[in-house]
Formats: sequence, structure tokens, C-alpha cells
Amino acid sequence: IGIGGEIELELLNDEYYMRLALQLAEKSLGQTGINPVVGCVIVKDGRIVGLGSHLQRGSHHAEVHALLMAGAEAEGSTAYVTLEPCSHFGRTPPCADRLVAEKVKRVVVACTDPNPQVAGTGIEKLRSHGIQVDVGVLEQEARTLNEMFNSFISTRLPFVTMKSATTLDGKIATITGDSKWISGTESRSYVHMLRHRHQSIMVGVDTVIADDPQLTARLDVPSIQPVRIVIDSKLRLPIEARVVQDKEAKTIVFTTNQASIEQMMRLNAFGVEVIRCGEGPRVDLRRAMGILAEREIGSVLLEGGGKLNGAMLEAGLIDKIVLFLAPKIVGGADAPGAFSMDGFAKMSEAVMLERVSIERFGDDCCITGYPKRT
Ligand code: AOF
Ligand code: ZN
Repeated sequence: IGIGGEIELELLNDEYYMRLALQLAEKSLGQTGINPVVGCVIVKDGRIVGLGSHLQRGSHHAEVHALLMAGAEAEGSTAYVTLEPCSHFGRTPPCADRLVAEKVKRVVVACTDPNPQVAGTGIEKLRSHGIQVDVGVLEQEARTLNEMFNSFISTRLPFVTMKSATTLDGKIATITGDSKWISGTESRSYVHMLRHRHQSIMVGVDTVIADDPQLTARLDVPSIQPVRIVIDSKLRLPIEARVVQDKEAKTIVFTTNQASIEQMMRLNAFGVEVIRCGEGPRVDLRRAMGILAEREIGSVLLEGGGKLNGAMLEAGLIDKIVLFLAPKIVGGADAPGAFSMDGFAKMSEAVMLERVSIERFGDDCCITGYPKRT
């Protein structure tokens, strides 16, 4: 192969190993809390000598796991990392220092770390020690994988994914309130994966009253349960509700100062935490998000209903929308839609989604996009 061919071959190799690193990272989605998911593959003389993934906040970073596996083979190797190696002392020491100490020769990075404590300094540190660093291999995939972390680390508000399922005519229930089921089994099992990948699941109290949902992630394998959040301005949450009675996951209720102390104490007795957030009549949603962030909840899966979805959208608090469209029609002018809000006068005022993608789950169509910030 000529020089050009060699460069091409190296690029192919880089993508191959980076894809593997991305797969390692992806497996940890939903279990690193407010930390990113990161994968690392160490290669020497055409052989993989180390693999690593960041599995839990507070435990080893991906690079350290992979370096420990590589042992003495790390010297002179190439490390593929899905995120820029860190340069700061956090819960663990800097990965950049460790890569230098282990005499790694080249580091291939998918994307830089938006954490202001890192933000390019990890790459600089490696380069200043004579390590060749190449940045940008499968960059877009790597960034999307950590979209929640990327957003949280810069806004210090949880990343909110709104999920809903509607009929072809945009309804989330019939005129009688019946909503089981709108979407098919394939869509619903994907929702359990979405729940698993978020740190919390949020609904309005009307949804609890109407459906008595468990709000747990039910996958084929055990999963860390997201915190359940109920927005309930008047504290109407029934004591008998499953989110109060079962011990499957922690439940937090956001209410207003108008809520009765007796009802708060009744819920507390079942281990439910009640937080007063705003004078009323509505819960101050932005403040609620701020309180979740302070508690290191960096992501929320918003599962409605219509009023809460509408209020969250109006408050500009929704980062991503995942909407399942089922091929059925129920009609009814009063049947609720996915967003109940005052509504805009003109089509030109509509909230627009960007980076839209479409997937199929059985006969359902799943539309994903990101509301444009105005
Ligand atoms: C890496 N490799 O595997 C991860 C990184 O509190 P700590 O010590 O866990 O640090 C968390 C920060 O480190 C996190 O916000 C992000 O900037 C970076 N995560 N970096 O080199 C990893 N998980
Ligand atoms: Zn690190």
C-alpha cells in the first residue's frame, strides 16, 4: 500500500476501535448518574490489550479500567477513548496523567469534554508530554451518546426528554379517558429502555389518579430504578397510589405552599418526599428542575399528561421529544392531546423541532426531535 493507502487503513482501524469503545460506553447508559458514559479500547501491535467502560460515578474512569487490563502492554500502545481524558482531580485522579505515566504512545479521542473543568485541557496535557492525540473520530455519535451529560454540565438543569404516545389524530386518551393502550408492545418495551436511561420519570398528578402507574423500568434484566417525580400543586396524590405504596423506587412530589401539612405528613409516613416549590397556584417548574439538579438528578423522562407537557413546553424546559404515533383514530373534540396549552394564533408561532428522526416500532411511528430554543 502507498502512503495514501496507509492513511486510509489507519482511518478504518480508528473507526473500528472507536466503534467498539462507543459500544462499551453505551452499555453503561443509565448507570453513571450525572457522569458521562465513556468507553476505552487499548490496542498494541494489532491486538486489543485492554477494554474499559466507566460503570459508576465514583469508580474508575474508562481509561483506568482499560489500562489496568493492559498492564505492561500499555507502553507504546494506542488508546481509543470516546471522551477526552480528564485532566482534573474529581472523584478520581486525572486520566491524562495516568495515560502519560503508562507511556501510551497515541490517544484517539471521539469528542472533547464539555465539562468546564476539562474542556480541552486533557488533550493539551497529553500533547505537552509528546503523546500524539487525534480528535474527532466518530465525534457525532459520541456527542449524541452523552447528550444528557453534555446538557447538564453546561446548563446545570436536568435534561428533559418528553415521551408521549398519541393516536393518528393526536389524542392521548379517548373522550372517556381510556388510554390503554395507544402504542404497541414494541414501542412500550422501548419506553422501558428510555426509563432505564434516565435518572427520573416525571408525571402530573392527574396521570397518577387516572392510570395509577408504577413508573418503573421493566426490562428483561434488572435495572436501577429511576426516581419517580409527581407534580401535584394541591397535593391530591392518593395515598393508595402505587407510587406511594410500593417500594420499587423513591418518589418525590413537588407541590406548592398551598398544600396541606397533614397530607404532606401522611405521604412522608410512606417514605414519599414532598417539596414545596412556589406559592401557587402552579408548581414553579423551573425551580423544581433546579432542585432536582442540586440533588444530582441530571435527566428526566417526562411522561405527561397533556397539561404538564404543555406547561413544561411553555416554560422552555423540554430538551427532547420522543413521540410515538399509533395508526389509530379515536376522535372527540374533548379527548386530550399530548400538549394542552393555550395555543398559538398563527402556525408561524409553532414550536419547531430540529434534528428530527423517524423510526418504526411495529406499526407505530416514533418521531424524535429537539424543540428549537427561541
Ligand atoms: C474520563 N473518563 O471514563 C469519565 C470522565 O467525579 P469524577 O472523578 O468521576 O469525574 C467526573 C468528570 O470526569 C465528568 O464530569 C467528566 O467531565 C469526566 N468523565 N472522564 O476521562 C471517564 N467518566
Ligand atoms: Zn478520567
